[in-house]
Amino acid sequence: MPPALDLFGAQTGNCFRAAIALEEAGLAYTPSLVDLASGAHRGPAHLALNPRGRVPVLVVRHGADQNGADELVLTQSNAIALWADVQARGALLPRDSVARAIAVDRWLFVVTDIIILNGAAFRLQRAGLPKDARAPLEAEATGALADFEDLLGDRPWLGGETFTLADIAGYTIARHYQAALDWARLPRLRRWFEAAGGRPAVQRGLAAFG
Ligand SMILES: N[C@@H](CCC(=O)N[C@@H](CS)C(=O)NCC(=O)O)C(=O)O
Repeated sequence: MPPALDLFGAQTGNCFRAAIALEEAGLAYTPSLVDLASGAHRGPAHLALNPRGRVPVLVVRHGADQNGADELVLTQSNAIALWADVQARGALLPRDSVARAIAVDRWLFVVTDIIILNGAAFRLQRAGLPKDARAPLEAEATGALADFEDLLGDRPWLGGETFTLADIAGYTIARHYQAALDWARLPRLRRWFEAAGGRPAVQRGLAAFG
């Protein structure tokens, strides 16, 4: 019996990433909306799953009754995405070692050089700092996204010929910065962005939390 999967999240890029990965991997899961506006992520039920009070959270329940036995709790969107790839036997990363290394390189570029900047900018905003204070972070993030233009070249996806975790991470953050990108000067990025956004699994993931 496959494990029962519960994905707790909201309409945010990190949560979309986790949902899209599960969808692309063909894994059945139950999404549950955590109402960030009312502070549900800081309530006891959610803190019991993730003491940091963040979303997404994936709860994987194995065992005959799927009722708490052998429970696995993942609290990082990219860990959830990687777990989904393993469950789907490499559906989201190439098996060939060179192609896989390139896809992982692109994936981590997105995570460590772009998404992290967005997270830092959000924290500055929450701390009440003016827009000017976070502008350099936003500029660095959109500049790195524009670098996809060269990374893509004539290939369909960020890692090469197949859609991978790099595209899931890249699409969710590009979508966040959609209004800030100079699309007229980024035709390859636009072609990639439209192709990723047109995938049925991506659309289902974006709709997971309502
Ligand atoms: N590194 C984490 C970041 C998770 C995160 O920051 N989630 C945000 C929503 S996108 C959150 O829970 N924010 C609520 C808060 O900070 O109070 C991941 O990739 O999943």
